Amino acid sequence: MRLSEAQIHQYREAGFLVVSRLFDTETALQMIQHYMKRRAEGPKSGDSGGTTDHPEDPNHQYPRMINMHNWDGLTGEWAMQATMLELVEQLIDDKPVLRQTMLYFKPPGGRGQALHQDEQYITIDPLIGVWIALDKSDRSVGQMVVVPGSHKRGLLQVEAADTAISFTAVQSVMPAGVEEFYVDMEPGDALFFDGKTIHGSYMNESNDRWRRSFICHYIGENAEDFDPPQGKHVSHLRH
Ligand SMILES: O=C(O)CCC(=O)C(=O)O
Repeated sequence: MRLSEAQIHQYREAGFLVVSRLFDTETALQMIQHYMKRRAEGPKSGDSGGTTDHPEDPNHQYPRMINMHNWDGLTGEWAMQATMLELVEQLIDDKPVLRQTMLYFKPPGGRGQALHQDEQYITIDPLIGVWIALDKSDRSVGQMVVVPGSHKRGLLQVEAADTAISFTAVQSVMPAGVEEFYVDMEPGDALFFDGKTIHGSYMNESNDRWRRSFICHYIGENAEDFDPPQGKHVSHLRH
């Protein structure tokens, strides 16, 4: 699939791009059924239910899974799907290498993830995230939030997040004059975002709707590791 010049321009300028129906609705449903079964098997290496100061958070019962491609064949197939790789390659101008996969269940009432830059976690550039909605994702379920243009601000300082609403404890210090953009998505839609684009989500406020998402991160074949400056990596807040 070829992206138009306008789509590539949007990604470069805003730091994100939505591609509708990258996966069809049937595949999104198949992913939900597959990952609910895998979740029900019990704990997996790297599970993250979030900070323990809010034991009532249902994310603890359905922790986010990570790097499922290391133990689940279907994850590898979905993450290495040809169209996905073609799109990533056009956006990062390099051959994509899969770096990470995640499945965020975010049940009704689940906390979100405070706004951050992925390069505050994974110190490799370029880095790109692909966030695929498996359920309808809108304001009431705590859809994805991005900050347009924030990828041009470089790596930002980190600070403590409000763990009453975020299952992670660290967030980016928000630069002055920026605005949050709320991304409405349908099952199978994909949000591509730069490793320095500030993004995250708020709580799932609904009583009965899940906000499941399949998330892949890629680096370029020629990507380089970097040392984050003091105060700009999530680990810097933990000691
Ligand atoms: O799904 C979310 O709410 C946040 C996900 C995220 O931060 C990420 O994929 O890097």
